[in-house]
Amino acid sequence: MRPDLFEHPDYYLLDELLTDEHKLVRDATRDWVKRDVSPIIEEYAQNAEFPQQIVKGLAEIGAFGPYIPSEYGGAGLDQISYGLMMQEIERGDSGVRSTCSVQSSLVMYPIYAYGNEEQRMKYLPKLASGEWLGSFGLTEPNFGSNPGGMVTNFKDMGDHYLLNGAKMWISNAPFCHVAVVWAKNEEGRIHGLIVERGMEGFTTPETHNKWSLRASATGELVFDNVKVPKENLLPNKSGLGAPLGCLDSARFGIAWGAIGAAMDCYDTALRYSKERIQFDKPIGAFQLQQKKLAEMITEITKAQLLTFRLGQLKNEGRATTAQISMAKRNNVDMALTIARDARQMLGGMGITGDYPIMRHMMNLESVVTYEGTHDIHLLITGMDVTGIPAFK
Ligand code: TGC
Ligand code: FAD
Repeated sequence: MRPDLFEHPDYYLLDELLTDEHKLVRDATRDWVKRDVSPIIEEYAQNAEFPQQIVKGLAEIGAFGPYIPSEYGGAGLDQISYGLMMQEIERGDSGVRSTCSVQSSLVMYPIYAYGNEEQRMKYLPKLASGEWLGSFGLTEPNFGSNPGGMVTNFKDMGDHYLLNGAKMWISNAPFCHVAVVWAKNEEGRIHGLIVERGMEGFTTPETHNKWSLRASATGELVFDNVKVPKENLLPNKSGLGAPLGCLDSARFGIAWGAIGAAMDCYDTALRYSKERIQFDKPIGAFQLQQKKLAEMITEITKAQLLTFRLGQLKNEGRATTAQISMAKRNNVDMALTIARDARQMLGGMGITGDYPIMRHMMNLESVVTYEGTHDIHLLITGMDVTGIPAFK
């Protein structure tokens, strides 16, 4: 890939609303991405390989548990800092952001929010330092958008639980040290269990042949009579609302992350439009190309404003599931549209790995599906404004 010359667009001077800490976190993350991600990511994506060597750096910049209190190893930052970090990391690659979203919001968050003090002390510092990586098992082969139907289950055997079932499409599964797994007890109530690699009957086969998120490892979590110690059950919340509560946090990060991918596509296309000469002019001089760029910067700016306000609400504990859902849906769709337009602006060069656009575009095809599909988020908004759920 070419040198990373990224400059971020700030059309409405949003930087003026950020604190010094926000800017410090964002700029440090950007510098790290330019140094440690941009030069290698294309090769890892082409080879469908997760770049293990960046785990230490992610931990050092605080990307594992940015908003988890420092007493548990987290960075103790606010939600806007968390969002800016996800924006910068996804500017590098959605798969790398995915690893951080899972680790922070889907593994550390439930242990922090629903776990007891022993569980927090046992797992969170190791996850924050990157010594351990985690995965989150909600989706099953027959229950994706409708996780409430899950069939993975556990039985109380007196001194332990016996876990059976399978989860599918699980980010980080192939190499995770721990998995937060959602399963039904004998009464059909959903609980979270912490399953550790090495427990007999627990396997994590990798999912191959992905055209998307190729630098992120995806796999299954398979439980064949796994004996889970009783102390590994998350005691402080049960029911479908428990895993959905984690999704609120991860979806918030994705809403910011998608802006990063969009900004990278826009920045690349803008630069290219000034350099590429056709009919004796830079292509940026043609109205059709200017229309694309003008629409891109308009949509990026709207997404930045939406997300900044959402961050303020989240800091105040007032962001609703529906507000987060709207931002995830809007921003990922916006990023995907921009990636497709930017790809066209680069002509044939747009399909090569010399530029990041095609990789972003293919990654975003997963992002628009995971953490609730585009359609499901539309229905969440529909339910919020009408009061009528249209899922079933
Ligand atoms: P529904 O009856 O609406 O709700 C069941 C209970 O949950 C409560 N609830 C929430 N609680 C906390 N936070 C939320 N966001 C919540 N949403 C709902 C709700 O109040 C209710 O509580 P109670 O006490 O009344 O029981 O549930 P439903 O079965 O009708 O489903 C609703 C629907 C479709 C919106 C939900 O199932 C959904 O969001 N489906 C999408 C599934 C999804 O997003 N899966 C993501 C899997 S993880 C993933 O993709 C990781 S990718 C990671 C990466 O690499 O970045
Ligand atoms: P389905 O639910 O089968 O949906 C198929 C289509 O039907 C979609 O277009 C959907 O919008 C539509 N549809 C479904 N229900 C309705 C309805 N009621 N009304 C209208 N349309 C509907 N899951 C995890 O638990 N942990 C992870 O770490 C994780 N990582 C992932 C990584 C990747 C790369 C991918 C691709 C997925 C990951 N997922 C993970 C799973 C992801 O959350 C699911 O793919 C997603 O929730 C959709 O489920 P599904 O694929 O089964 O699609």
